[in-house]
Amino acid sequence: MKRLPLVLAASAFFAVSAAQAQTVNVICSVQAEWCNMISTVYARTTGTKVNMVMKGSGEALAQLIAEKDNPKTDVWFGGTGDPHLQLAEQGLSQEYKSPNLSQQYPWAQAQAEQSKFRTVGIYSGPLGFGYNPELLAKKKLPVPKTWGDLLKPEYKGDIQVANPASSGTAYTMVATLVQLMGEDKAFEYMKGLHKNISQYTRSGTGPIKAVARGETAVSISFVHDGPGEKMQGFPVETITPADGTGAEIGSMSIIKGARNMEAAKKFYEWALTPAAQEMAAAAKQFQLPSNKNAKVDPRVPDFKKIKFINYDYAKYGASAERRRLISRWEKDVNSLPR
Ligand code: S7P
Repeated sequence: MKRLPLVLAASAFFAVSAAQAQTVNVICSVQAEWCNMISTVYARTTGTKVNMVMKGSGEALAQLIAEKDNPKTDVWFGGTGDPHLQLAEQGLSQEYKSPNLSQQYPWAQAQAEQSKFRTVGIYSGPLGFGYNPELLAKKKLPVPKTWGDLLKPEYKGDIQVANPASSGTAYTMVATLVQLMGEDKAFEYMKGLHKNISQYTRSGTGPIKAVARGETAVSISFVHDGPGEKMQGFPVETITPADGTGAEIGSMSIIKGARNMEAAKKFYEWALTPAAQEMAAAAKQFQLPSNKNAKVDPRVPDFKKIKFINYDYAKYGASAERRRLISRWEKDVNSLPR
């Protein structure tokens, strides 16, 4: 008899907790260690259940389009900005003006404005080359310094990049080259590059991992993915092309019709804070955080030392332009023998 009130109190407590416990379904498009860290820390500190799946940007976009009539995802965290802009353009992400927006760098705010507040920049990172210095030395190959260098016959079979049809990273390369060289010259360039490519991988991070493990000498990759591989003891260095390069604006979107809209907004707000963004470096990921107050790890590439093109995110983030460039790449480049 005496125990009854306690039991009642306990069940009342659990009933309230269960009612209050929120769930958020997240597609995470950064590397696994970072995804796992934010999922664990957010769940522990807020009591929210985080269901997280990991997918590269291109694959995440395909999934979100496929589930548009019955969204199973609440937030899409990370991944290159172009597919986030395409999701926005198709009306599949939720308009949301974050109170934290003014704390973000202008490039992150511009991404939000451009999408009519349906996405926001959360990090940025330059495109460049990864290389394995040990393998280059063994093969007596120099470190490539420009886009032009990658066409040299001595690199035949020694370069990997992802397939732009499945990878936001590789699409960033196509868009960068088109802006740097003009479209026809860029396609001539990519035809030449094709002869030296050993493999077009599905995911954008595959090629630098292959470099690190000595499977290929050179990759076209985001250079912030290099230091994490190096920290695991692999021989890998990065360089950005001296003739100019582009950068991604890694982004985050809330999905239109999200089942857990309130939980989605809370997670989104948290992801824009300095504390959440500093977890990237703790998880060995070295993109530049979007929040101006987040600490910048010394291994983050120094943007001041890189020659950037004036990347037109609006033009190259548009669905029609992406479709057109990718189908031209399939027809003019990928169909050619190597
Ligand atoms: O976390 C590393 C990173 O390079 O991967 C993201 C992205 O998922 C790459 O997607 P793809 O496989 O479609 O290329 C980048 O946003 C990020 O910097």
